[in-house]
Amino acid sequence: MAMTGVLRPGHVQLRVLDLEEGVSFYRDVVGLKETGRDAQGRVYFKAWDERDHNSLVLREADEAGIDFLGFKALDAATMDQLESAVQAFGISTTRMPAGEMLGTGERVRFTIPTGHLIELYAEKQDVGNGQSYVNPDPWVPDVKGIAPVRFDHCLLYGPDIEGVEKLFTEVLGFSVTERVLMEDGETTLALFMNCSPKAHDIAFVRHPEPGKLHHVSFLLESWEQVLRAADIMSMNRVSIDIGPTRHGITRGATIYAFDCSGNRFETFCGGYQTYPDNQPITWTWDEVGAAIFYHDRKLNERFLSVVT
Ligand code: M3P
Ligand code: FE
Repeated sequence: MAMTGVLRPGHVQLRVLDLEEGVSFYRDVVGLKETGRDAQGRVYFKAWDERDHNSLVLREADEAGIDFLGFKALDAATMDQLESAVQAFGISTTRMPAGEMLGTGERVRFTIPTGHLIELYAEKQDVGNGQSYVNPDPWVPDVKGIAPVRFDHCLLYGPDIEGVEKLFTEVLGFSVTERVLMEDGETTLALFMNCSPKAHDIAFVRHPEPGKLHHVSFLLESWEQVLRAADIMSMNRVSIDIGPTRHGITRGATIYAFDCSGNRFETFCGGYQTYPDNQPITWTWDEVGAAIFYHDRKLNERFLSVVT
């Protein structure tokens, strides 16, 4: 495989208002596997088909939201090169020692122009997906709840969209896959970028307040699984924001809902695959409704304004 550089969004640390309530929610309703707890009291999870030790970390705090999003780099040399490039771009970096997060090697962290804390790391302990690397079965029987296959992407809200576009495309090796324009026909309202063949690995929406989280997204394998996720949400009285429906952007079939602390999360399937020679897609302001919710063709005010 020809993938180099940044491989994927690998971990996200979220703040929850009540840790044990958050643990029950992500374990029993979302259906992630708990993989450990650390001396700081943080709780670690992975989706069943991920092999790395963790992809979601919960920390108890007085306010919901995102602490940081980490991207896995190909190897330590790649991480070092990317760190130098981020510094040359004019952003200072710091290092977190190996082991500061369970099962995770050294991390490089820096604040991006939208105010979010982003990390790069190269090492995370392979704990497997519950199947052997030799003659595996296709899935594991002991899953609970919605049981997504992986953590897929985040949508972040913050002010300097031009700055993050420059940083991610010129320094971190991402490509723009889709863009939504504002009423003036020029300014970017929303930006979707990938570092892989996925339709997006990270997305940003312009917003006056820095460092905000719109949603953390988890991948399901079929539309039937998306419908089943909505059933599980209703059974558990989870607050659904919208869906099941489809995005025009990326073509994913989706549900947005809120966790017990008000952090929005998405469970979705589909979206197209990309190659590096794909041209980006542009959505104009007059079609922004269909871009975001293809069936309703209109925006729901809560979807654009509620962030943590
Ligand atoms: C997604 C997705 C917005 C569109 C969001 C799209 C907020 O979350 O996964 O494709 O404009
Ligand atoms: Fe999404």
